[in-house]
Formats: sequence, C-alpha cells, structure tokens
Amino acid sequence: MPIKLWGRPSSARTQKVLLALAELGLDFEFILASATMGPVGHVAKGNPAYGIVDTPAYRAMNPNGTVPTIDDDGYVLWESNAIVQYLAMTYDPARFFGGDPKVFASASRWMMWENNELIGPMHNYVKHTIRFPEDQRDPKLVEAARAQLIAAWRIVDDQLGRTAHIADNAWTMGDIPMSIRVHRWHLLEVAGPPFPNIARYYDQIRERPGFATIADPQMHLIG
Ligand SMILES: N[C@@H](CCC(=O)N[C@@H](CS)C(=O)NCC(=O)O)C(=O)O
Repeated sequence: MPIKLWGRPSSARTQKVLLALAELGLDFEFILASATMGPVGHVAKGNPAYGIVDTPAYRAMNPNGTVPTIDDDGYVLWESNAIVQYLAMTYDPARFFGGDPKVFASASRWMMWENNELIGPMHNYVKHTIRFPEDQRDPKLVEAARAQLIAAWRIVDDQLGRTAHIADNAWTMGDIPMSIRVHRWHLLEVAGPPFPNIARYYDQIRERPGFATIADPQMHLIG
C-alpha cells in the first residue's frame, strides 16, 4: 500500500516530506488537506473550505490540525522533521545519513536549526512582504527579519565553506529543509551580501532529480 501524505503543496513542511519521498523514489498518495493559504487567499477556521485538517477524523490522527501527516501501512506520524527521519531510517539510511549515527546527529542538528533559526524570520519576511494585505505590512518587521536571516545565512555559508553539503560532504537528510529555505531565499531576491558557498550549494541542489518536486516558484511565493 502506498504511503499516504496529507499536506498542502505550498507548505514548506509538506515540501520536506515531498522531497524525502522523491529522493527515495517511493510511490505515495497525496491528499490535499489544508486550504488556509494559496491562490484562494486566507480561509478562516470554521469555513468548510478550510480543509480536512479541521475535521475530527484528521484531528484524531494529528491533534494539531496541521500538515503534514503520513500513514505508512497503519503507522501514523506528524511533525515534518520526524517524518523525514522515519522515512530515512526505514527506507534508506545509507543515502539519508550514510548509515552513521554521527552523520545522523549532524543532519538532525541542521534540521532542528532550520526549525529554530530560519523558519521564524523567514515567515515574518514573507508575511510582511507578500502574504499580508499591504495595509497590514510592517516595514520594521521586514527589516528585523532580513537582518536575522542574513546573520543565519552567514552561519550556513561558513559551514558550506567547510563541507560540500550542510551536514557532511555527502548529501544527507539535513539538506532537505536547507534546500527549501535556500530556494525560497533566492526566489525572494532579498537584498544582502553575497554568500558564495550558498550560491554554489544552490546550483548543486537544483541538479538533484528530487528538486523538481519543489522547484515551482508558485509553491513558495503564494502560500
Ligand atoms: N512543527 C510542525 C508544524 C506544522 C505546521 O505548522 N504546518 C503548517 C503548514 S507549514 C500548517 O499546517 N498550517 C495550517 C494549515 O496549513 O492549515 C511540522 O514541522 O510539521
């Protein structure tokens, strides 16, 4: 039975799972579970168009009412980074972390770091430049987010000066969240200093066959 994935294509967390499945070449069934954002605009909770994330059946699987969630032959899991790690350990430990606990921990560290350091300022930047109606955008928050992102990207650029990929010379699961963030950063065309190692990395990750899954700018700029 193929893995079931409940998600929203414009959600970066859903994209992590899409990238992992593409790297594994696994068949899966995609269920569009959320319509809170996208070409139709923001839909409030309680509106039937909100999506199945708000139904009792979905909340029985994922009490947060968020995406993504997977069901792999009866094993239900939510929390995007945990899903990627489960897929890695179950289906291809060698490809996803060289089958090595130290590489696993290094990759896992970058997955957590992305969650802790990049998502917040990137969401603020996108909300206050693209997602919110113009009268709700705050230029001070945009500038604060830009400064935080530049400081964070400097850490990434330094690391990519030491290793070809984020957690190791080889590609690992740690490159999944990083690929999505680096792609978004380039699509947003934020003013800032050059990051030569990130530019080299961006060329590299776009060459991977799985990247086509998340390449479409509409998946990043409308959500
Ligand atoms: N920490 C969770 C966060 C899940 C989350 O907040 N997902 C967002 C999309 S990226 C969501 O479901 N938002 C509400 C919605 O789209 O209906 C994870 O990484 O899976």
